[in-house]
Parts: sequence; C-alpha cells; structure tokens
Amino acid sequence: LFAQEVQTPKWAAETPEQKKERMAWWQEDRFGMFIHWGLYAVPARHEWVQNYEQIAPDVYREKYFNVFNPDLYDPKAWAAQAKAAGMKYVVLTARHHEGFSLWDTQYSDFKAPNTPAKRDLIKPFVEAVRAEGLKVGFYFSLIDWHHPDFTIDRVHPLRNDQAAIAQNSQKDMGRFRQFLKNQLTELLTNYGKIDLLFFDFSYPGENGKGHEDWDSEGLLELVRKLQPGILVNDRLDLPDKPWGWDYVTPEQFMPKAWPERNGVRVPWETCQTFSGSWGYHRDENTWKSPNQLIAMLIEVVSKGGNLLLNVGPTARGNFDDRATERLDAIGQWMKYNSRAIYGCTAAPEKFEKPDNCLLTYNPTTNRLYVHLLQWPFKTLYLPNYRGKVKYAQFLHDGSEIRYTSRSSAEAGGHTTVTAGENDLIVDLPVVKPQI
Ligand code: FHN
Repeated sequence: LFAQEVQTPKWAAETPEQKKERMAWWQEDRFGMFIHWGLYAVPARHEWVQNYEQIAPDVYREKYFNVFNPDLYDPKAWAAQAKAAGMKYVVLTARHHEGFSLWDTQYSDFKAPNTPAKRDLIKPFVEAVRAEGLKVGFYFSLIDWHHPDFTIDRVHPLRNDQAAIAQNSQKDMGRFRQFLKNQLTELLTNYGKIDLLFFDFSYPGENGKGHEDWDSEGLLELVRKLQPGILVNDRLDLPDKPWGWDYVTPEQFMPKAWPERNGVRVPWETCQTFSGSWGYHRDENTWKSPNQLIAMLIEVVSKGGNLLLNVGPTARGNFDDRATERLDAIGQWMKYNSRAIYGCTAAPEKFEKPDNCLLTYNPTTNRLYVHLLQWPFKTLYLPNYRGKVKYAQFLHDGSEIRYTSRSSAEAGGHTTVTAGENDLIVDLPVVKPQI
C-alpha cells in the first residue's frame, strides 16, 4: 500500500544536514569554469566530430593523436583566468567520448603521455587550480568510442553490427565496467582531493535500466569511498535514488523556475557554452555576447542555481581570444557585482520581480539585489516593497539611492504619481552610471 521505501545503501547514508554541509561551498560559489579539451581540438569542428563525420578509430588516432602537441598548455594561466572571471571551481574533461585520457592512465595507451605532449596533463592542471584557491572537478565520460569493450553504443560510428553487439555486449561490457572503475580509481586516488565529478552520460538502456550497463551504483560506491566529500552530478541514470545524484544539470537550457523533484526544489547547475560547441570550434560564429553571459549568470542565481560556463582550449593548449575577451568582461563585472552572486539565491516571494529586472538575494546578509536589464527613465517602481526596504544603494560604488512612497511623492506635489499605495518609487539617474 505504501510506495516502496527507496533503500539507501550504507555507503550512501548521510543525513540531510550532512549533505547540506557537503554542498555548502558549491551553493555559495555559484559560478564555475567547464573545460572541454582533447584530441577533438585538433579538427576544431566540435567534440563530437568523430561521430558526426564517422571517423574510424584508427584514422582518428593517426590524424589527431599523433599530432597532439599542446606547446602553449599553461594550466596556471587557465586557473588565473578562471579566478579573474570570478569562477570558483574548474571542471576539466579527463576523458571525453573519444576515449582519449589526459592523464597517465595505466589502463589505456590512448593517452596524453603517448602523444607529442609527452606528459600527464591532469597533474599540472590540478596543482594550478588548487594554487589559485579554486575547487577541482573532473568530467568523466561513460561513453567511449575508442575502447573495444564498449559495445552498447547507440551512436558509435562504426560499431553498428547489432548482432555482434547483442552477442558480445554483456561480456565486453563487463570488462568495460571494470575499465571505468580502474580509471576512476586512478583519478580519485593519484591527484589529491577532488571536489566535483561530472559523469557524462548514460543512456536509459533497453528497459530503462541504463544504469545497469555502466553499473552506476558500483561506480558511485567507489567514488564515495575514494573521495567522501565529492559532489556528483545526475548523469548516472539513477534519478529515482535520492542518493544517486547531488545536483541536476540542465544543459544549454534555462529553466523557467528553480527545478524541483517531487515538488521539492533541488540543487541545480546549468552547463553552458560560449558559442554552442563544447570543444574548440574554430569556425563557429554563434558566440554569446558578454552581456548575454552576465545576464545568464544573474538569471541562474536568481533561480537558486549554479552556472558552469565552458571554455574549449585550442590544440596548442591556450584559450582563444574570443574566450578571453568574454572572460575578461565577466571578470570586470564580477569585480564590482560579485556580492550579488556569491552566497546568493532566489529572492523570497514577498519581493515581487519588477519588469525587466532580476532579483538575487543573500539570506545571510538579508540583502536583496535588483538587477536592471534595461535602464528605466529616472524611476524604478518596486511593487509592494513599502515597509520591506531599509536602505538602497548602487552596488558598484556604494552610493545612496533615494526612494519614496506614493504618499510622500504626492505630498511633494507629484500630481501624476500612479504608483500603488505600497509601491516604492526609486529615483534613478537619467543616464545609467558607468562602472
Ligand atoms: O555529449 C556530451 C557533450 O559532448 C558535452 O560533453 C556535454 C556537456 O555537458 N555533455 C554531453 C551532451 O549532453
């Protein structure tokens, strides 16, 4: 008669308070850098180029593995750029779907030390990010177009022999599941404390049990054992297990409101790109403007979420100018406005959102931030804010903003006041102040 209690395994047991404490830094920091970097930076036409163009693994290896030589790779510069942009954590693709490992894994020869790079690229990354005081995350692909034992791929360019797949898949997949565990053990043992793990991505499987293909519960148990404080995203296909994920990950999508599960708001992070593709794409010309990206950050926080904004470094290992220009602009904005982002969340319902505005709110300081997406002429009306505001100032320079209610405005002879009895009428300079 009762919904079957979802059993929590011992290795996943934690109280809501313990989970809240484990996630506190992430919900405070709000803003991180995603980095998609691998052999796909060489063709520079999208990280799915191998699939889109049906490139055979041996051809892919010959054309890109043998020439991968990121001579400009400087993770200290990456970390400094992330920090300057106001980002508080950095998540790097340790291995994407192409199956190429950035670190010196003992379980594959398809790895960075065997390319002209001739070194482990993860170790210097982790050290540089930590040196900047930022949190460290890995992206880890569940899909692997290179590994011979990954035989269930729905979209593998060349493994479309369904009979062979059906016949071999579970035998091969048993080896592949162990390969995943072996590589995760390396990543979560050899590089110190890892703060975030971004799994990507599991199919629903034939009978909606895609998690069995990857032994998602086994992966999660291993991860929790190796890095007890780590945060894990929701892409192991365990949505109905409260312990199966820490936060949900709408991708290149802005939810209308704070996402919920069973009517309860859940931690969430949207991952977004500058231009559409995740990996470096030389010819893509759909780059979002700095203002679009800043407005995106504000909107995400106004809905209680985090933004993971992606950079795709070039095959030489640097961020291209289009990326650095945007990161610099975001950093300039964050220099004066980060107080409206860090530690902030959705505003309490008692504060109505004025037209063309977004609200963020810091519950610790009890400060409300009103973000004007369009500059109104001289007056901002705050609906039903009377009695709820003690003081108003501009964030960028701390200067006072004066406001009145209708009654005092009328007493002042403003005969055309149309504001409501409980509205606040905020006086603004005609020209938007420059930072
Ligand atoms: O297929 C990947 C894609 O290449 C990229 O890594 C994104 C980032 O979240 N995840 C998958 C698509 O959902």
